Amino acid sequence: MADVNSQASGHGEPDVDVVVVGAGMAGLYQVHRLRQAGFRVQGFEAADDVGGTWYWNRYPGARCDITTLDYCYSFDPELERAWQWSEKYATQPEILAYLQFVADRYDLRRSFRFSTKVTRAAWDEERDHWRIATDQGDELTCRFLVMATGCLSVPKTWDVPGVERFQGETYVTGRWPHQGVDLAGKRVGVIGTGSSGIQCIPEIAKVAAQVVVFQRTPNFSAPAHHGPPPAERVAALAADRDAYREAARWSRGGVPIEPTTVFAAQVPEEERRARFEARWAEGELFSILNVFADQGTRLEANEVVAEFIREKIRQQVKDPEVAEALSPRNHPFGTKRPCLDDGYYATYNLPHVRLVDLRRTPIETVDETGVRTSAEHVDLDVLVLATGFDAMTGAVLAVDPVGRGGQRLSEAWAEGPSTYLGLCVAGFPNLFLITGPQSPSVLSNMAVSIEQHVEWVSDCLERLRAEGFTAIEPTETAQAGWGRHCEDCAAITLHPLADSWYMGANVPGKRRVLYPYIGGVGPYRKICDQVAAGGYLGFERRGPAGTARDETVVCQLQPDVALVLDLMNSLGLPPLETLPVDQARATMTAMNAQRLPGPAMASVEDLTVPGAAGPLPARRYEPEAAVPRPLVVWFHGGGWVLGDLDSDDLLRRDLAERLRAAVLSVNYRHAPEHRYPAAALDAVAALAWAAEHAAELGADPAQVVAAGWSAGGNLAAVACQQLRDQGGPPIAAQLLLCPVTDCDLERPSYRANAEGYVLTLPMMRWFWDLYADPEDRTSPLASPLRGALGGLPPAVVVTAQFDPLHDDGAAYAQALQQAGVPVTHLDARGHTHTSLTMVGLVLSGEPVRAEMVEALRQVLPARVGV
Ligand code: N01
Repeated sequence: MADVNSQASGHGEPDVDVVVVGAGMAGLYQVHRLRQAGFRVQGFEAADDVGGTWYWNRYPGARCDITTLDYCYSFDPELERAWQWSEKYATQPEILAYLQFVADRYDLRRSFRFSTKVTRAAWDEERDHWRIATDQGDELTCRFLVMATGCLSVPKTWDVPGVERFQGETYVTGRWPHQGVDLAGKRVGVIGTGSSGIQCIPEIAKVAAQVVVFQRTPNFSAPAHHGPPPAERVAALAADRDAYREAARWSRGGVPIEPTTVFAAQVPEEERRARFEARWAEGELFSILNVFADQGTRLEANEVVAEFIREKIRQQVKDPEVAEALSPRNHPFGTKRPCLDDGYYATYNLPHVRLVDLRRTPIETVDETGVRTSAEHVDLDVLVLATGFDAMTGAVLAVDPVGRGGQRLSEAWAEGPSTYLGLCVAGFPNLFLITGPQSPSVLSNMAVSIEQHVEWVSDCLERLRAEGFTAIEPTETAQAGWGRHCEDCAAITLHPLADSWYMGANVPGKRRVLYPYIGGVGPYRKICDQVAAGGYLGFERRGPAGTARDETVVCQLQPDVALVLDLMNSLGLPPLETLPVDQARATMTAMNAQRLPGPAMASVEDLTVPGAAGPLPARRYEPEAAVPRPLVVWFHGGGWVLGDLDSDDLLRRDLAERLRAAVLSVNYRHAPEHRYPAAALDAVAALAWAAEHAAELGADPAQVVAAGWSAGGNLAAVACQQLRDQGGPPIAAQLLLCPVTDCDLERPSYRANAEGYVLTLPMMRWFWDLYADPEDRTSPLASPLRGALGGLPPAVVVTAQFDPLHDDGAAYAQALQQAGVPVTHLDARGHTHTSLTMVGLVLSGEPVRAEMVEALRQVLPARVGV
């Protein structure tokens, strides 16, 4: 072991290879792994023994809220055999005993210096190592610094006025005295109703003479149903431990639970209730968060679960006023960490327990004898502060490492934490964060996430050593990309709606972002694995071996787009272009049948409209009772080959609703039965007819829009050109969503996105071959980019980043602009050709469609009659 009192060497090798800060679940395992790999490791721990969060949180009722069979190490089967959990959710003493057992078993204490806080860490650029100092006067150097400091280890500064004046006993749940506290016969006030408050209040009520709970925000809590470890899990583990643990590693939350695919709107009320009751009975966080697939993303779905829980609260609390005060209404369920309790709500039925609703009667001050609210003075002997933590960043910023160029981490994170994978930070070489911000951490089973990080870091250090590198650091670009991905993930959830500690909202002045990564444990692990397997994508590595720099930005697809692509890949469908046309059409029809219901319309009517060679089927959508409004004439996508009246149904409903417009969808003739120019001529005829008959269709003739997606965008663009040449009727605007505008398949986006994003280059070739002979394709009737563009209606052109047709749309937008046509070009980041059409499924498409409709609204003339 290194002599931790040695002076920093100044030259040559650092004193140790790695300093690990923290001897909780993360620090213990990190030290073990690194020692096994032959690194010289020094650990520091502020407490006088191991345990981390389980060392400090000794308040009555403290337990974990993930079943303990899952909330434990899995790296050593022998360890698992050697330790048996006695309960479903182990108590704090049992978990602490377990961590002590682990420390003994692997002889870990000898690598730690206890009762020692790291007070300074600074990167020495010349020597490629960290300089560390402690409050005990240690100074040493290390090549790598691992912060295993925990996500919830620094209690937040008391922001209750006057607390320091209180003359009775004051206890903080996260710093509970080791010798215990005798509350028997005392008048106890508890401030805070998060997990800590909800766990300790029933226990305190068992002994205290009087309990007054000061609640600012009610939280959702479900009964934990304490007891022995769940028999099913015990059996599953016994049957195949490795498979069980592996399933946890690749799950969404770190516990092997199958995520539901049922959306709330898909099932009747009776089934909703049955699903909820079944999960409520299980008494597990991830169960109750898994009633519906969309409860974390759709308010309506969330409210179904929230109201079921409020009903449960009303059933448990006798006084309806108290029940209402305990019922959360200001945040969606799951956006603050839900709690698991043991008789919490029933505690309020006890005569000596009282709830003070601080929203009605706020605390004015704590004084010498108790708490003064706007309504009363509550005399107390004991004050318990269960007011939470400076989560995720508090402990790391307490050390505030100084990186390259003398930059402090607090400066680098002034706008919120910025990391690569939640593991490393640009500008801070060789610094590793175990379960840092922007990693799954607190949204997952911490045990699984800790193991994953520790193993990734250990493997990384071994690889660096083997390959002759002494420093590693993410690139700014990779880090910015990860930050964008984290934001994209958060944006499609309900989390931003809550003032939670997940959002940093509990600490005054803290930047409001979603601190943990919400993309899921399994997907996250896959990303980290790919980063390492690819030779540390997005990292720069330096050392005697030279410099290796990789500029990759991972996860550029919108997260929900990536999920849908994964799902589609898992179906193993044959590429459409390899099927006979009939089968390809049948496949599309079958996929369409799986759709969610779209927005309700006041009316949906089937009719026929004149085409170039006879009547064409059409469908008219009216979002509300008829008033003169825009009329969107819509041409569906499908490469001139696929598609029917049903195919873009959701997109049309969405458009009708957002624009408050009538939408007339025209089912033109398709290839190969009717090859070029049948579809184009049908589009021209139908658009002309619709524009001439707009008033009869209940719309404003001055607000007719030609619109379409993909090949439908091609037809809309072509039709606008033809009507201009024919001298009318006038079209007010064109809306081209990922349009085909040219037959040249050599554009860069065709190459970059040739495979993997549903619409492929081979599929586009197939469509063109079925639609038009090569000599016809260059006609403006097939490739509108080659037509004259002056005098066309104002256009809104939407392109998607991962679309082979991206450059088609971009080129058309640019050419229109050059021809003097007003154009709004929206480029949808992280989207594919099809993802913007997946209404209700791909939520990240919603802001794009909202922007698209707003742009359209801007070019339409002022409305008549509204
Ligand atoms: O902290 P919290 P916690 N005046 O921040 C209130 C984990 N954990 O220690 O919501 C009045 O959740 C605050 O009110 P508001 C778990 O991840 C796990 O309970 O800000 N009230 C809130 O009610 C958990 O989520 C376990 O309006 C004030 C409470 O104090 C996380 O740790 C057990 C106030 C703080 O709740 C944190 O839980 C314990 C003020 N000035 C903890 N300031 C298990 O494993 C704050 N509050 C089961």
